[in-house]
Amino acid sequence: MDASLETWCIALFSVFTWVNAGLPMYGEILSPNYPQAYPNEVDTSWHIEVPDGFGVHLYFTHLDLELSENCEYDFVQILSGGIQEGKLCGQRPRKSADSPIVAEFRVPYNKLQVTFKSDFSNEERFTGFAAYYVAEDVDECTEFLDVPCSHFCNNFIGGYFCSCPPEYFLYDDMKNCGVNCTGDVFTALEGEITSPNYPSPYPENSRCEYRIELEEGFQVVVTMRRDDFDVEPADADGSCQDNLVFVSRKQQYGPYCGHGFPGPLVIETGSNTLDVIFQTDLTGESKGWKLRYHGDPIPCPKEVKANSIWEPEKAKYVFKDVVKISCVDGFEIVQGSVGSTFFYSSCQSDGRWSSPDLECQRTCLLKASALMTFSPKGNWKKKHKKRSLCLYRCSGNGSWVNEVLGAELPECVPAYAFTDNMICAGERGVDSCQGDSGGALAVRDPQHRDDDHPRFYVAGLVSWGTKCGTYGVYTKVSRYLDWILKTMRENDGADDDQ
Ligand SMILES: [Ca+2]
Ligand SMILES: [Ca+2]
Ligand SMILES: [Ca+2]
Repeated sequence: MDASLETWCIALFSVFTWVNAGLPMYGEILSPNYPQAYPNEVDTSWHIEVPDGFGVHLYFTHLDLELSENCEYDFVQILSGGIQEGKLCGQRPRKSADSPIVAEFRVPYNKLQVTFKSDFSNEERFTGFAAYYVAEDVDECTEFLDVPCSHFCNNFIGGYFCSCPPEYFLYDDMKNCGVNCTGDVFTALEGEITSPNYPSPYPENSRCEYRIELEEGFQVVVTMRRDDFDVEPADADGSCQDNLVFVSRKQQYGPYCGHGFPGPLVIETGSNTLDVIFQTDLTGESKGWKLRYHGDPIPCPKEVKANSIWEPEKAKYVFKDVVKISCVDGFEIVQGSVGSTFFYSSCQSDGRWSSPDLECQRTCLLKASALMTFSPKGNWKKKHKKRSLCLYRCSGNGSWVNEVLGAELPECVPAYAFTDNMICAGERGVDSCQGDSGGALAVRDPQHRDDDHPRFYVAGLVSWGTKCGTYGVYTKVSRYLDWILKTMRENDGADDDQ
């Protein structure tokens, strides 16, 4: 521990002392009327408080109270934190010839309560008591069951401070020491990592974080010999108080603890980075661990793709490998609407092939017609009759097949084409029918708001339909307004001439 930190610790505890400067370091407590006789029916308490970091030494130099069994009549009671430290009555002789003390109490806390009670009568004249208290240092390092420091405890008057062995540093709680073992980054393609001090016992109360960071396309492979691992075994609940954990981008390995490595002796992480985290608690040291790692090019699986040939042929493909995948005769790769007989795929840094969706498919002769459209799944749709589609699949023998019709192509029947010059109108039961042709589809003029005298205009003329009572198709009059106006004008002129 360096000198400046030590100074700082003392300064910290001195601050406490200064805050408590208003509290007395000593004091006197006397029974009422002392040294005259105390009155009957007294009930008085003194609350003693000395500065933090000190205990209280309370001692009596005179004691003369009415004696009773269990001090039931008159008594002085000493309480610390609600617990009775003592109860006095009667007379007490000096404890030794060279000291005036007749009774004394020491508590390691800075507060103490003294209560004096007398009952309604006294057979004789009793002079009461005289007591003194002084603040005394508490040795926090030895006087409590719980040790206040993880390593070295240093007592001083009015406080204590903790310090650490070499290599350790004191945490912010000013009580616990740990080792600074975090921050190492390993970028070499192979290496070795050990717990601090390995194979000597690792430090308690520490958290070590190491990182292996390899270039992309390489996976970290960790190898651990079973004997190179000795970490405090799990507790009764099965949890590792000290433990080693590996964390990759994809998953966590561990926590591991115990004598002998409990995990797989070779771990292929599939990731180019790996965090190695070792955490220890305050007790139970062991030898620690040593691991080796190396970087492996990330492999891509050798996939068996039907009806294709891979070049070059290899037992194992790894990052940056490129293969040419060619289709056997009669097969093609269909991508969008373009077919080709081969494609290239490369093994990527994440262990996956580029363009994994491409595959060789049986090719059928394409009899293109205006009524055929290409569907995304590689099937052909043939528009069959009005508003219906027949799905055709390219079969293994190179011909188009439909589920119902087989290889037979459906017949196309003439269909009316619906154009912008038409209006479709009607619903179930509201429709025009044969014989209505040329009739007007009258629509109320929304601009004319006089409900008593509504105005209608001709929006359409009955033209054709598929089935009476469903809907009908009407000539869209607005598209022919120019023609109507022109024709009317010409006929008007003929009338005028006549
Ligand atoms: Ca009495
Ligand atoms: Ca002390
Ligand atoms: Ca431990």
